[in-house]
Amino acid sequence: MTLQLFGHPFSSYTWKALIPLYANGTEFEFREYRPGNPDDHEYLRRVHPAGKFPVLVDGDTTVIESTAIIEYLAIHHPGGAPLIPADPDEAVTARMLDRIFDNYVMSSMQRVVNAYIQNMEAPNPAEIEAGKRGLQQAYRWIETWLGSNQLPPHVSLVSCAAAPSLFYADWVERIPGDYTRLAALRAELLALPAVSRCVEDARPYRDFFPPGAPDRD
Ligand SMILES: N[C@@H](CCC(=O)N[C@@H](CS)C(=O)NCC(=O)O)C(=O)O
Repeated sequence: MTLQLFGHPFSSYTWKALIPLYANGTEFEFREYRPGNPDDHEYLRRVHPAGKFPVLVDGDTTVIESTAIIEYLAIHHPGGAPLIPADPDEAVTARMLDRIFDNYVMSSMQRVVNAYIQNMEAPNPAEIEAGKRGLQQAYRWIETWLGSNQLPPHVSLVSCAAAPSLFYADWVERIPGDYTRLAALRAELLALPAVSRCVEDARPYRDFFPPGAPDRD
């Protein structure tokens, strides 16, 4: 039975689940979330405690949470992309970085986006400030970490978490010019075929980015 991924092409966490599928050429069917559709809303409320996507369905198995989806794909639908490093210590590092990108890059970016979703005309300046400060702190930590450590080879769990979070975070708070390692990582990730496919498929939705999308990738 064909795998199904439920998500939306503009959603950062959907990219995180699409990247490993594309990188491994895994056959799957994309089920696109329709905002405001009561059936989709009811489905998500049923399968996820917070009604969030992506959701992966493989026969009788439903997997939620993007990191768990990648772990599941690495076990049940492996391919050429080394999603989880074989070496246990390298796997710990990959999982640590996955948490850094989700909890401090993606979440800080989403904090700014959510301030606009809550009030497009007058977003809460304290929320915007807190989100941007979170991004600056995360950028500094990653830039320093990259100075004395090596990332697992692409396409890994880290690539899957880093690509969408850095893509959208840079729109909200630009990576400072002197953070050359972090800027190079973002460019390197966007050049991966699996990631550039996500960027292209999301391009038609850019006008919907709540704080306003800049005129660049
Ligand atoms: N921790 C979740 C986060 C998923 C998430 O935040 N998804 C967003 C889309 S990028 C979502 O479902 N938003 C709709 C909502 O919150 O109602 C994961 O890793 O899958």
